[in-house]
Amino acid sequence: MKTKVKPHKPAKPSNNGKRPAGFDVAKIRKDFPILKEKVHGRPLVYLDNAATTQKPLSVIEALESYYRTYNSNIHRGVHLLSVKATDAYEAARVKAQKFLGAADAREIIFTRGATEGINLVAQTWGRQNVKAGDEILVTNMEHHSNIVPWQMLCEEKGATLKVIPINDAGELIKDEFHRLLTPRTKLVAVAHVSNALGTVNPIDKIIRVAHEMGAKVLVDGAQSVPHLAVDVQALDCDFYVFSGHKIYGPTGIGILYGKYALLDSMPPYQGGGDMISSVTFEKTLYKKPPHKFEAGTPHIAGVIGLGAALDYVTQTGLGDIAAHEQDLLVYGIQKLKEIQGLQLVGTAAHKAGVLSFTLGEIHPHDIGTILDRQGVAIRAGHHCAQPVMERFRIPATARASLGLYNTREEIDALAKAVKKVIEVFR
Ligand code: C6P
Repeated sequence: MKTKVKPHKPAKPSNNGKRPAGFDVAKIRKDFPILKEKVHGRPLVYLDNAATTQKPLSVIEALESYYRTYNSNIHRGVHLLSVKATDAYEAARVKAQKFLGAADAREIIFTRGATEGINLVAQTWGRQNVKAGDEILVTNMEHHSNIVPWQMLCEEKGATLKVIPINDAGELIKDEFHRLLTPRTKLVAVAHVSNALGTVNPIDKIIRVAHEMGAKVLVDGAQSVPHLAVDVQALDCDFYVFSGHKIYGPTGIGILYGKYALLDSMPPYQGGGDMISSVTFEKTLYKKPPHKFEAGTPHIAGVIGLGAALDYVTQTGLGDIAAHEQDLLVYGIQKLKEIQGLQLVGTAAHKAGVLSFTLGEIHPHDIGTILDRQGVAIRAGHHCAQPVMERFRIPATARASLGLYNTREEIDALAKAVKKVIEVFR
């Protein structure tokens, strides 16, 4: 594969290397009860935030309060508890709208997570709009969730899946994107931030160029929303998806944002209760979005918990979170680079808090296991991004990923634990 290789420049913190002044990480850590836990008798160093994040007390309490005091189904009951649950559920939709900068709360659909959001678009908008001979463009760094649903659709429709290649730093090759984008391209589906490499993709430019060619754009924001501020109107993306559990919220809940006109034109995803305005055996009429896409009793507690998580992140401030994590990233790159034999995978100039690495012949699962014995939780494997691993001709990486509660001391613990791995295999 022909690639353009740029020399690696470490990611620059957005605040010129200064730690954010008002950001008190010690205070933040007190909000997360799990961080006081010990594993194997050692203090927990949790560096697996790209897999899932820990939950602040405000989220745990929001879940508990719902189940303890107003557990009820929504949109159905006339009794007080149901009204309270419905109000909290719909208030969370407005929180998500504001969080993403969407024009209208009706553009926010609750899903099970990023995966379901992408499948929803593939099975509704995709089935309606993609025909034989059309093309869907993804990138070489996509998570399987942003590959397989499009592969399935292409197979069904006789369309073609095309892949934008990446260079040795893990950045999209711009010229290749321009070459691959044609009037046949119906959709560009791209990660905002890569889970395996940390690369932040220039989605603003991708969206603009794709629109000029007449293609729609879906952005997989699973790894971006916890780390950088997103404004879907400024971006002008057609669809944006993310998962609650990666942004300090519960599992099993996520968001699909879609432009209202698009959502309104799409057929429903699943049929059932709450998505209809009337049903007879002859004909069913559907509700308008977002309810058209929320069949059955939803994950009410999850939605309420996600609302609390978005409040938490908003109150903490995404600008400060990004600056804190960039400081840790630069520090982490420096610390890991000092370790002989360690190879960083993903060295893009614009990167979020992901430190993927290999240690020569030592298998990443062994690295992960030895780190775990020292209290350091990371992920080892292909990170559900096998094509990225293939691109770098490796089976797997060890991946430390940052969250807002991590500290420089934890990076030091990571580096110390990695050195221990090398000693064990010496
Ligand atoms: N990545 C990781 O360890 P779900 O499973 O639906 O919450 O998220 C899927 C998903 C989609 N896109 C990206 C970029 C992702 O990183 C993920 C989840 C986790 O990297 C679990 S595999």
